[in-house]
Amino acid sequence: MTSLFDPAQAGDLQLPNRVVMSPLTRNRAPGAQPNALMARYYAQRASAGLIITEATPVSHQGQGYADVPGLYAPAQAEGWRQVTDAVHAQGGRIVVQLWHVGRISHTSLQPGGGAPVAPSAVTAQAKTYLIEGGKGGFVPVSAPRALDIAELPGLVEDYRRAARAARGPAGFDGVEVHAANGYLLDQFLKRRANQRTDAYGGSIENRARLLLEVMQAVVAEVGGGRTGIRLAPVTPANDIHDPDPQPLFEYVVRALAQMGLAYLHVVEGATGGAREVEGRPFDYDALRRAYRDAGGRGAWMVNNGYNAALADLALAGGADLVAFGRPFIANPDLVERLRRGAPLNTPDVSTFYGGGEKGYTDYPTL
Ligand code: 8OZ
Repeated sequence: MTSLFDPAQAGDLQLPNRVVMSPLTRNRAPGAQPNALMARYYAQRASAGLIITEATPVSHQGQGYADVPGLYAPAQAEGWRQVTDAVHAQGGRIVVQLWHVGRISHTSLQPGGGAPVAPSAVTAQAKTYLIEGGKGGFVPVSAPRALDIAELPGLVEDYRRAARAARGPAGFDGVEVHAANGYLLDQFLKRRANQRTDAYGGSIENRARLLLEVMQAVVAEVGGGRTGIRLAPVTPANDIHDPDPQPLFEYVVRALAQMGLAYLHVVEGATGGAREVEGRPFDYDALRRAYRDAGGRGAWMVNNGYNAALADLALAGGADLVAFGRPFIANPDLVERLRRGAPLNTPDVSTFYGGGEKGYTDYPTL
């Protein structure tokens, strides 16, 4: 039987174990600049089979929260280099999660104070996190404007440029495209947010078009074996919904199967919440089979509310990797704790978003 502590291959990445550190937004990058404190935090967690960074905007327009680190300016790539060097010095592997928030933003975070962009001018019933005068808080997102079709190639280029910087000056082992949780690419995929009538709206093929163009661009830049993707078929996060997600996501994974990806990262249920969402059934085994039947060979990474017992069941049922989020916040040595069956520290929710070392780099190891 496969265990969490067996090595695994994810495309070109060789992982010493199957415990993945999930992307976790922590808002500790003032000026969107990755820094030495972040390098310490990630290096502390380098025993993970793979670290996926916190979501990282590919452009200023892709920013939607205070103090999240970007990857669109040379100084940001240099800042990330401190992080990747520190993780590598501890023997770890780290990929960057490439992010564009779309409509989940606020005019105060946008270039020139403009409206956030979205597939359609539909405001999400959702909040973003701002820091004003040193104090953080959640506020409703601003009304978005619909992207003109002529702007879409530029968006694809933003992802391509960030992917190139990731593998170049920033020193990452690969990238993960964030296509989950109600952000830009998920907004294009799902009907309620995408009301377009052009080649990027309507049919499943049209709604998946931008995502697949982004993936092709990123794969062309860094190679499929160093590219992953995160999907969340039914999460209600950020007010996202599709009435018929099963055929939509089976189409998406069949198309992804042709790209030779390192891994597919699937959030089961409501991100950071219930594994079953009322009124939104979904067959994840059928999704994995659709990917495998179409020739997809990437590692299958599952996520959401896993513990050691549930992880073993998932590995026995066909998953290859298991991502852990909150447990990694409070347990830098999570892999060792799971291996020994040791108790876990409890994370302090009040220090999840924003602040400094407290609740970030000060959790004890065994
Ligand atoms: C929590 C707070 C802010 C952002 C996601 C990037 O849900 C996020 C996020 C999570 O993917």
